[in-house]
Amino acid sequence: MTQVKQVEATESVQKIIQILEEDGCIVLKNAMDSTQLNKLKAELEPHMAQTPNCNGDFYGHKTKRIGSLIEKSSVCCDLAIKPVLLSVMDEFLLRSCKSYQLNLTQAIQIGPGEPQQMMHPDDPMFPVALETGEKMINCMWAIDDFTDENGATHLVPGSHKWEREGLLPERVPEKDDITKGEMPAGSVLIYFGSLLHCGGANTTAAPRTGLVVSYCLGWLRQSENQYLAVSQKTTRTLPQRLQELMGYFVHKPNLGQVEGRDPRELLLGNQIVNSGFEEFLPEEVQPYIEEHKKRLEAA
Ligand SMILES: O=C(O)CCC(=O)C(=O)O
Ligand SMILES: [Fe+2]
Repeated sequence: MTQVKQVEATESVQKIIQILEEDGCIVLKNAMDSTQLNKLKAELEPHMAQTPNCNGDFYGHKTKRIGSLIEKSSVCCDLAIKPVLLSVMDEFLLRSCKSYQLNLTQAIQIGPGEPQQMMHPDDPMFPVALETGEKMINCMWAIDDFTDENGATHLVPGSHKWEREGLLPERVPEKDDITKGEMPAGSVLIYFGSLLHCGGANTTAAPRTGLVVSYCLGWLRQSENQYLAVSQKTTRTLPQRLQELMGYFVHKPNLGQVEGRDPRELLLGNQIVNSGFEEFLPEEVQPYIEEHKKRLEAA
């Protein structure tokens, strides 16, 4: 059985990328410090306390999930733009888009007695085959220690390379293919959207809480609707990079504009209604434009 490889969060991006290429998953240890971890717990706790269990055969019946975490947690905001993770996303997601975005933020608390979730890849939410690479990548932050007993995410390293039949891997993993993403609290498990995985069974008396921040190609629909999940009041206070990741950007050419303008202009309070369209064109279009102009001149 291939174990999930673990490195320190300070490991070189090159090494992390190399492991991800091979296995489709990796654990970065000590990716947040104890101050962040304690604050994150305190931020999530009141929301968890008032949230009922999910009621779904996929989401679970003894599992709680909460979203809109950019609104609810300042630590989540910091984690979402952690440089090493964005470097990983640059490497894999920019193969298939001009800019990528947040796919979702979700805290998952697997309660005592929850059985193992169904094995699955996450990327069939985007029902299109793509030759160029990953459509989405997950970062699962361990808020508790993730152990074999409390429901550490199960993973099938290497399954991102398996042939697909339609949108799903053509074969079901054997027991030996499956490993557990055990990791100490404060670690982050990165796993590809195409990798087979699932929440583990929690056979302990205590819940297992993780925070998923996932990223997807910039021209796809986001799983979590950030424009409605996070108020404009909060969004205005966030760092520009995070606003962009939430979806306040234009994916070239011209995807996501408002009145022909970058949606961030709305956050900045600019008067953009009827104030003139701008065009957002990728560099590779420029030669065609030049050729067109030349033709017009010659005519
Ligand atoms: O909670 C986990 O460990 C994984 C959950 C998961 O894969 C999912 O809900 O899609
Ligand atoms: Fe999943």
